[in-house]
Amino acid sequence: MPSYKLTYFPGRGRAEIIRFVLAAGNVDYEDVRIAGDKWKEFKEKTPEGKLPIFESDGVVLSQSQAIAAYAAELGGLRGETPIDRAKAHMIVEMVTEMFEVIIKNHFEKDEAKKEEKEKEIKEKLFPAFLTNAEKFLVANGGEYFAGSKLTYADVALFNFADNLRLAGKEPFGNTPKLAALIAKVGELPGVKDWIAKRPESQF
Ligand SMILES: N[C@@H](CCC(=O)N[C@@H](CS)C(=O)NCC(=O)O)C(=O)O
Repeated sequence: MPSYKLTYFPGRGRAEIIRFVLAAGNVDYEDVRIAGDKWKEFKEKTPEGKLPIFESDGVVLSQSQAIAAYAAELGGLRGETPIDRAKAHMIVEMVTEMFEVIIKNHFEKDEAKKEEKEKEIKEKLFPAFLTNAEKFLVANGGEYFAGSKLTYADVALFNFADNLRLAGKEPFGNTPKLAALIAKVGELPGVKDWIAKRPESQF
């Protein structure tokens, strides 16, 4: 039986997509969280001095999106054909890009810059993301982003929506296909179970 261990800080952050992909694919793993002072010492032991890392039978991987893709392979969610896998990767990159713009601005210290970017996100970047994501979903038949089965692209959208929901935002009212997909992923037993048992955290 292979052994898997995911290590991150005590939060959702860049690890939650991996946790959701493993949950959706019913893959067992150890969920390790490094808190406070322990990080300084542990940092030395990581490939890039950053988290998350994922250990697969002793092999250590870093970079959250690469780990999410590997987690998807483990759970049968990577996509069935080369073009499905390419489409899934494309959507994951698209979601991650949007997510990172929002997170970066959340931590912006310059109030004027923050306000300006907030406006750009609200009026331009996020509406474009929604339109494009809905368009990709419709172009693939409207059920899933890649092929005719769930992939980690669908889970990536769900993770993004989950973070928005926890921040009090539910912006998928005008994109019915995205809204239906998010609801469908949220009904997966592994995903429901993870949401019910995961530790609470601000981020
Ligand atoms: N591109 C990397 C970024 C990893 C990253 O920046 N991790 C942050 C936490 S979200 C970290 O480890 N920060 C602690 C540090 O740099 O000491 C990924 O997606 O995994």
